[in-house]
Amino acid sequence: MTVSADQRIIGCLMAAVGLLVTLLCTLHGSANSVTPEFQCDFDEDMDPFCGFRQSTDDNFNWTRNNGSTPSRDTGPQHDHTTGAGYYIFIEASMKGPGYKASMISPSFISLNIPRCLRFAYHMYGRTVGTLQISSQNEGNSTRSKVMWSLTGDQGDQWHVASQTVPAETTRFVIEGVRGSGALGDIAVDDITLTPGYCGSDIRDGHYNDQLSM
Ligand SMILES: [Ca+2]
Ligand SMILES: [Ca+2]
Repeated sequence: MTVSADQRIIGCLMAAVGLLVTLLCTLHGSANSVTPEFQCDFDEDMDPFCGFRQSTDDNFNWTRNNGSTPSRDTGPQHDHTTGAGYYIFIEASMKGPGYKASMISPSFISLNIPRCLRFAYHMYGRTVGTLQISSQNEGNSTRSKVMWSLTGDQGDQWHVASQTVPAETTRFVIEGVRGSGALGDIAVDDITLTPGYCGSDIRDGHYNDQLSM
């Protein structure tokens, strides 16, 4: 049996369409499940801070903890990842108002596209201060811009925030500022950084359009 030229062309076209469909499906699939280039749940004893380091240009340090914080009526009862793991927090007791603790992320290669930073935060207590995240470009060391900031009691629960990080960012800083009193523990857990814009910058279900760089 001979195959006509028409049949051969149709066969080729169908193969090409099949290939295109496979390619599109692959691209679509990977776009929906981009692997984070960085993730930290603070649960690994071998690498408890995932390369974050404590700033010395502040007043105190972030603490890694599991279970509840030492003080009542402030701080989480458990971590965000599994409920049995670790998180980091600032302990507000025995500190002065406005005292700061900063954690500096590992350095990242500057991409030509933004990244999406996601993290869980817990800000519970009558005198909770401020949690803020800044971006830095180490090629321009004076440049540190606040990308995200939240002040005050957010209730006794974990919230998830996401924030698009400008392309030129090479590292970010998590800063906790102690409020007016001892009921001001602030905790952070489950940090991920993924190439590309955040689908929507959501904070507590509200769109967050603080990106200003
Ligand atoms: Ca955790
Ligand atoms: Ca410090």
